[in-house]
Amino acid sequence: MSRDSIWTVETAADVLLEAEATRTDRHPITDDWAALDLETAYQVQDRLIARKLALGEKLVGVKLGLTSRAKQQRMGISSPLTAWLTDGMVLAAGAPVPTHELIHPRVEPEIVFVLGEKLEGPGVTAASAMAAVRSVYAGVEVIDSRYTDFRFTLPDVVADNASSARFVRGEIERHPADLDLALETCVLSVNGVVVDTATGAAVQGHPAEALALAANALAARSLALEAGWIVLTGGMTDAVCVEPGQQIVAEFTNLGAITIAGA
Ligand code: OOG
Ligand code: MG
Repeated sequence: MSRDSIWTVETAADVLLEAEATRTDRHPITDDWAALDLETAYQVQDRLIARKLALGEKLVGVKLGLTSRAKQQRMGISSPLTAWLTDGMVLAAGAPVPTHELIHPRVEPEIVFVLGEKLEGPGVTAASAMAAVRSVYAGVEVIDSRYTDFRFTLPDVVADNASSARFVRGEIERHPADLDLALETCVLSVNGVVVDTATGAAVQGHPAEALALAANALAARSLALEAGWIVLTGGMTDAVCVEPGQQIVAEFTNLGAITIAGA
């Protein structure tokens, strides 16, 4: 497909699902469909998830992307985005990353919330967002862009459900009032060598700001965050490639450590 006129929300969702299913990376959709704007890209994202839900996956929450400077600089995109999480993306803590099921996976440490209450914008602040949080966890997201070399524009990555593939939630549950998340540190290491560190402040100044941003962004599309949902607040550091035989550890100050092995 190369002419603008044959592209629709439906065909864009199809090519991205096909790329995922066949583990074949492709060029950005905007190379062919230059008119793909952000609003339409979110429609593609919604359609793609609707297909997964129709096949039996369940919606379990929301992720934010590009909320830290490290991520924004690496991907060359300065605006945060949201995408969907399903139960098909859940990777048990300690389970290896199934690299044979993925194209070119990378992992990134994130702070994860589970909501105790529905959170609905507009007008959500960091404080009102935090009041809806039941628990805080360490997390690691496994991203796997369907685009070659993770090269994309903002509408491309939004349409691709923000490169989502798998995610791990740590096993230690903490109450938000017991932690200063701006100061919560993650030390990221690969095969025992520290490659990066960041604190929660890397994520929009505080991960609660990212949560508020998600609630307000969803409200603009008449959507809300539901009680019980998981929210990934966005990579704190640049992502690192995961290959078979590698061991990646994200060690947090109070939230525990998550070990990811490439299989
Ligand atoms: C886009 C997804 C970004 C994050 O946490 O920033 C993301 C990408 O980097 O491929 O998940
Ligand atoms: Mg992420």
